[in-house]
Amino acid sequence: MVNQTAPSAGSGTAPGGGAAAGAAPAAHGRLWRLARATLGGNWEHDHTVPSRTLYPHQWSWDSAFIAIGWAHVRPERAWSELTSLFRAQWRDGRVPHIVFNPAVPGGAYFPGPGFWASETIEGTPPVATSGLVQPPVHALAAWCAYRRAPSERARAGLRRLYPRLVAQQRYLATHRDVGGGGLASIVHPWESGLDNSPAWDAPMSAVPADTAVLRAYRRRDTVHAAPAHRPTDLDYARYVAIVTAYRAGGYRDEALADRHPFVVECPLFNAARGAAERALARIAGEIGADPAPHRNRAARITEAVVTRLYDPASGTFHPRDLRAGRLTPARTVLGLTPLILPDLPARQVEAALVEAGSARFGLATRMARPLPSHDRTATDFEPLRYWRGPSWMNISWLVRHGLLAHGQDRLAAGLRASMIELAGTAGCHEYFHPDTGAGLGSPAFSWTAALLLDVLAD
Ligand code: 2M8
Repeated sequence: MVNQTAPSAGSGTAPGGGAAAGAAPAAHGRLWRLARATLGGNWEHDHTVPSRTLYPHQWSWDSAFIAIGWAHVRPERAWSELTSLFRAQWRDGRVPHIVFNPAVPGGAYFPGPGFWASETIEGTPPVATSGLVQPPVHALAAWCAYRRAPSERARAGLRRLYPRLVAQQRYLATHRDVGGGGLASIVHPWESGLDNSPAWDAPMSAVPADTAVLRAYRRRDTVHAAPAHRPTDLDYARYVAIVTAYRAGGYRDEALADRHPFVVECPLFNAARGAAERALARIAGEIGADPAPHRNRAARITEAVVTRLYDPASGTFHPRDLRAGRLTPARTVLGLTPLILPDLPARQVEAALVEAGSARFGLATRMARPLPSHDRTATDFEPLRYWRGPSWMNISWLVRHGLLAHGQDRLAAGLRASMIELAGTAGCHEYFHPDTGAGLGSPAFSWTAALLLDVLAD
């Protein structure tokens, strides 16, 4: 049964009948309406923009999180969201991280369609896209959307998406297994979704770049958000250099290890692949396909994540820099994300819980502060700068999902309450100050709204 209305003030329950947590029930009703209105304001024909000002096109993993939210209030939009994204899938199976809306002026976002030049590449869709990907959280999102609002129409949506989701996974398992150990590599920090995370500082420092390159372009992000809250010009010079190298090779993935400046195995990206295979097994069962190959792949991915990315010395997961041949040293929130793998061995689950509960991340049944994106105790922790400290709703949602998968209901409840509290106080911001809870970035951000609906309803 789909709940299309706000939880009633004073009813004491959130949509779906669960006990209210965090803010008072009346506040939940207000938040529900705010989240629904935020999503509605960002809806654009067949997809939802992450933000009208900062990100006026369609983004890949945003659409996945957004679909989870739409399933609560307008389920048909959840399927439209995912369908429009996968319509832009390349023939090799990659799902581009940006699908450009031709109605939006070229200069509204940098780097725009002209920079990516996807139309010059064979096997690309008629619509302009980027050439990178993002974490494959889409199968998980499709499954969550279906579970939230099952119907014949939703099953038809699953059936339509299934071969495309399988092709997405196949692309990552084949073209992107640069290291040969069963993990997919990302070839740009943008592919991680955590663009300027300290996790990428070591591999990024080896990318030659000069900020003079930015004279040829105009950053648009700093027009809409405070420069001190965004990546630096040097970061952007390197972002441009890495795309330029990938584009020069026609976005092909052969021999990346020898010729590409950034090749890294990311814990979140690969944990998302494993969770996607789990979700695909469930989807396959629902539409009469064979779940067994998905379960096998999920098990192999989990094993590879543990073997290649877990560091017994630090007791957490780190990205592996293939060019340098070592794990990157920073302890970021990426280290907690393999919890979304339900078959993560007990030893690593225990280690991730210790890391999560430490002063670095502060996870608790009654959380004093929001979950940060980087180690609070690190000298390079920056509470205002994008993915270098602020709290993000999608990462909290994923970690909460992982806690529930491992029976950590009380910790999950603490995290849920902190998520509701953040949006309740600041609104549907893009990210939040990890100490004060102040809203940062875009003030009307879609995945914050979507995932808020999901946790309110839970
Ligand atoms: C941010 O990334 C884009 C580049 O893809 C940007 O900064 O312009 C990240 O937060 C990313 O995770 C997100 O998908 C995107 C749109 O919300 O914005």
